[in-house]
Amino acid sequence: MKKLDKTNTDNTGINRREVVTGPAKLAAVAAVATTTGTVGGSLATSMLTAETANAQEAGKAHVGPGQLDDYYGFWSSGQSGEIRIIGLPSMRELMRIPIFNRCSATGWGQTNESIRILTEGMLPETKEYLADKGGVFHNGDAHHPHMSFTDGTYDGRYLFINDKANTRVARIRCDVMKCDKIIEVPNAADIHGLRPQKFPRTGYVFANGEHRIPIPNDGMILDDPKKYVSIFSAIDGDTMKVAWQVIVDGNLDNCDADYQGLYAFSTCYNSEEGVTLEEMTSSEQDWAVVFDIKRIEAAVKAGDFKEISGVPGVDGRKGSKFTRYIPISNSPHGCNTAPDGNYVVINGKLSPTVSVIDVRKLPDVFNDKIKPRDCIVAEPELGLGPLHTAFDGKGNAYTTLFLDSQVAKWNVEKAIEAFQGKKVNPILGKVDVQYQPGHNHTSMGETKEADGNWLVSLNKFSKDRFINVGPLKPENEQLIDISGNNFKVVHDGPTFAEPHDCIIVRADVVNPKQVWDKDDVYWDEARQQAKKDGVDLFEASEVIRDGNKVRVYMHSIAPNFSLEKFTVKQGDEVSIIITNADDVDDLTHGFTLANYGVAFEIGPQATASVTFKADRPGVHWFYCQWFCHALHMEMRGRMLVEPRSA
Ligand code: CUK
Ligand code: CUA
Repeated sequence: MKKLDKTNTDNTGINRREVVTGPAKLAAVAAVATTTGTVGGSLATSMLTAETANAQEAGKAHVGPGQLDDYYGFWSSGQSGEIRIIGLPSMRELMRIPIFNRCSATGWGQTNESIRILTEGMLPETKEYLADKGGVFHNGDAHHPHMSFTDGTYDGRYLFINDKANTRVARIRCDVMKCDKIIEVPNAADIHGLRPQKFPRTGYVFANGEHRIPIPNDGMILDDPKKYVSIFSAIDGDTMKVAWQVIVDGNLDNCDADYQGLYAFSTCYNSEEGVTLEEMTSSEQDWAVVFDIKRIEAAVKAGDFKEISGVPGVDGRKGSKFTRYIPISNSPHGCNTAPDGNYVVINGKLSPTVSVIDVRKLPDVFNDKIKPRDCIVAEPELGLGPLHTAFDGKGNAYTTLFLDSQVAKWNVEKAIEAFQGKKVNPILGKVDVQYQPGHNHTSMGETKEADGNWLVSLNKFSKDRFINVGPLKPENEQLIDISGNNFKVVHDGPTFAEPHDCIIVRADVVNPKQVWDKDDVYWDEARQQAKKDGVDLFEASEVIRDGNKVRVYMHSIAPNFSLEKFTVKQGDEVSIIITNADDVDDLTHGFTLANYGVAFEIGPQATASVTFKADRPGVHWFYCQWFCHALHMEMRGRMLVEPRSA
């Protein structure tokens, strides 16, 4: 913790803003003091030039009213548990996709459709645990959003993201920008690193179980860390089932895949396998683990595995044929494959260096022709606290330096030459960011189509960059122009807690629908039930009683719900099934049932439903909470609940 405090200027009593603007002010004062009459004019001119230059740089990132962005940014949101869609270069927030959180606006976590998604991939023991707690988790910790790949580049099908808090992996359909699958990963503890396979396609989604636990984790082994393990999982991105798992040594942190479809990589800290901070950082060396996908697949196919909780598992601990452990300085963090497909950068975190793995040497490592460490071809010293690296597709890399509050630009080939003993400096420049960056990402930077236009630095602290909003501050995502020879911060973008990571995807790759397809599988259960009830969802205004279960079918056309009122009995289990019959771009309705805590969104041509117990007698108004029409306020009706005794 001492290390962090040193760079935290607030603790030194110096205001960072004063430090940044200080020298410029001093220079201006000096200029006035040492020159005569004409000075006022030349000072004004130079200030003007600086202002014009700033305006031009900012202009590049400026997207005027009504103009469209060039890129979709998909941002994780850390402990907020959702994904956010940001337009680039404007950095405008366009949309939020609830996933692991509960959303008041869309009803995520409350609608029958979302509850099915939140629960169907849940492990039995978690279901049991949540049975008397509402049945679903309401929190998540979403770190790593990544799009599915085909042939080394984004294919616009899906996004995947991890939940570190409750050991889950989710999939988002990019055609409607809604989450459609969530699975809880068995045997693992707390999914952190996550990357889709890049080649030939996704394929697998690789997921790191960060923390070490005993298997099974049923209380038989407790304070005996030597018996804990961590688990690397390959999830089939099409079926969202765990294809296989590998037991590894140490704690798994971040991961990435190659461009050849042969290997996956994970950074590992805590080779000491300790449980306290002191134990975890006592040794000088940790490692990056390389997984041989083909060998693991062959073993699984040949039945050469042990089933753990229904999943094929192989033992990839040290000495195994499935893995190799490459020694890296203490506590490496980020793991990033370069777009040329040849190199993987392992970021040092506690070491000022990054280590560059040459993927082409890995067959020799696995065949024991060379030592694991011999696949390292460069190890440039970049500065303090290297966390993550991004690429411009022109041979350059950009590494965040957490402790230095900088991004370092460096050339991979030059770093390799320097490692071979040549007198070259691989560092091409550094830019200050405000402050303490974690991940960074370049436009299309994790694909073979990296285009070197933009870099975003996701900074953990914003301190003095914005007007004060109280003790809890936003993060600061800074947009950096890296086109041509540029390397300049051009925009500050505050965000709420706490995007760890993002991807920047060319707009033409992402083609969501304007309205839902009325036959979408998303509400298939409601459709099947309506069929059984003889109800046409698009024409529905029926109340169907089935014992103490009541199904209320409505459709909506602005500004009306098809039922002005319906009556149920206190204690009935009521399902409201609403279809938005409007077929107009941007015409979303909502359903809020006052004082029942019920609210959800119904997109154009979509069906959405909710089930609750009508245990409050009386008159309860429902209304549309999504502004849809000049008579939106009038879009309402009544639920009449007859008291039990009546
Ligand atoms: S981690 Cu947060 S800064 Cu979860 Cu990708 Cu590195
Ligand atoms: Cu429908 Cu407001």
